[in-house]
Order: sequence, then structure tokens, then C-alpha cells
Amino acid sequence: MSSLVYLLGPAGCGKSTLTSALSVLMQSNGLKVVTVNLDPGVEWLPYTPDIDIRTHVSLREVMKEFKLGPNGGLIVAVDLMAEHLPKLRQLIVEWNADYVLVDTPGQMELFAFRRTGPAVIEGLGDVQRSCLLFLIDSFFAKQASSFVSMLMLASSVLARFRLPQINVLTKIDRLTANELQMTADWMERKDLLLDAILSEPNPLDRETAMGMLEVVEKTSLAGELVPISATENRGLLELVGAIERALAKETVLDLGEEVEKY
Ligand SMILES: Nc1nc2c(ncn2[C@@H]2O[C@H](COP(=O)(O)OP(=O)(O)OP(=O)(O)O)[C@@H](O)[C@H]2O)c(=O)[nH]1
Ligand SMILES: [Mg+2]
Repeated sequence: MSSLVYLLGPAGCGKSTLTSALSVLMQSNGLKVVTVNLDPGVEWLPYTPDIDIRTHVSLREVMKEFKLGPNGGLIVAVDLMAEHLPKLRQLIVEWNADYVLVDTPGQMELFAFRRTGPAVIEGLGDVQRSCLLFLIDSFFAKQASSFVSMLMLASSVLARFRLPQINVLTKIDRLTANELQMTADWMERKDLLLDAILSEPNPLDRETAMGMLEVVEKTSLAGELVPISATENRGLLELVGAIERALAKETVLDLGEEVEKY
């Protein structure tokens, strides 16, 4: 049985680069890995996908046919993806890999918060064990209020997909050792995150961030945060370990209690 790993996160957070780095690392450890590109609009990828949605849905053709610009075109193209799920599922089964790395579209809201993402996970979920990597760009770890908004987003993705989820802090080569330690402290001790929020100068930032922190804490959905750098090959083995642990859990989390607490 293959294991499916979805890589999801805001535009430019490092999904495709991590897909590439993870597939190289897993293959060099003797695992059979398949990469799947689900971004119909991407022009260039740092890896050659084994399965590619662009074979079935082309952003350019959608824009032409529906007379849309790139943003409207992408919405339609991502929605159209759902029609090709049986074919994608069949291809994945035929590959019979250990791991299937699924690189999702840059505009995560189209995938996560419209119908496509849950439809993909439902359409492919019966043949595989699945987990989700939610990527947070280190850029957002430099300020407490931005960091908490990413934790909030991570929580809403978890509530939406209900898959075992690992939150991944990407591009840590762009953080100083002190900044990296600070994010670990914030994850471990939310009182330190609150202190950092309270010391921010803008009252509106403080107020909003405090509200978000309350939700993140109440739902306890944010969990751990695995720091990595895909370009400097840091933290990737730890991430593979976290993926194995997540996949060993039940495929669909029972979030009944947490969701009730919302
Ligand atoms: N410094 C550094 N840059 C990185 C790292 N990972 C990715 N990047 C850079 O971040 C940019 C975006 O990376 P991608 O992998 O394309 O990110 P993505 O999430 O797939 O982007 P979209 O699909 O467009 O949303 C590229 O310029 C990458 O080279 C990293 O670990 N360190
Ligand atoms: Mg990408």
C-alpha cells in the first residue's frame, strides 16, 4: 500500500522545492517515490513530476475557452481537476510506490477552501494512507503576530481536511540561530508567544493576534512544528520520521471534541 503525503501552504512557501528534496532523500534511502503535480498553472518545477495534472487540465486552454484572466482561469482549472480524480487514482495505484508526494497549487485557498482539496483527498483516500504537511515560510516567524496567523491557518487546514498533519517551518536557512530558537520556544510555551505579541507596537496587530492565539490554544490543533531547509538539506530526516509517525496514526482524525470546542 502506498502512503500519500500532501504538501500544502501559502504561495511561495516552498512546496515544490520540498517535494523535490523529499523525493531525492526518500529514493536515496531505497524507497519508491512518485511525485504528483496538482498545480495546473505552474510553468516550471524543480522536479519532473511522474503524474501531472497539466496533462489533463491546462490553465492556458481554460483561460482561452472561458475567456478568463490568470486568476479566474486558475479557479476554474482547479475546480476542473475534480473531474480527473478517477484517472489520477488509477495512475497512483499503477505506480505502486512506497510514497506519493502530492504538490498542491500555489494559491492554497483554491485547493483548501473550495471543493477541490477535500474532493481530491476523498477521491484518492480509499487506496492510501494519507497525511498532510502544512508549510509555514520562515519569513512569517520573524514577527509574533504573523506567526500566530500562520498557526491559525494551520488549524483551519487541519479542521478542514482532518488528516494527520505535520506543520513544517520552511527556509530556516533564512533565520538566525536566535530566531530559530525563538520559534521553538513559542511553540512550546504559548505564554512567551503572548509576551511577544504584547510587545508589538501596533494595537490592532496585538488585538487581532491575541484573538487568534486564543483560538489556536482552545482548539489545540496547531501541534508540533518541524524546522527544515530544503535547499540546505536540514531537518529532512527528522521530517521523514515525523511523516512515518503521522501515517501510523488513523487516516482520519476524530476531531469531534476539538471542533465542538470551537
Ligand atoms: N533560502 C531558501 N529558499 C527556498 C527554500 N525552499 C524554497 N525556497 C525558494 O522559495 C521560492 C519558492 O519555492 P517553491 O518551492 O516554488 O514554493 P511553492 O510553495 O511551490 O510556490 P508556489 O507553488 O508558487 O506557491 C523559490 O525561489 C525557492 O528557491 C529553502 O529551504 N531555503
Ligand atoms: Mg509550487
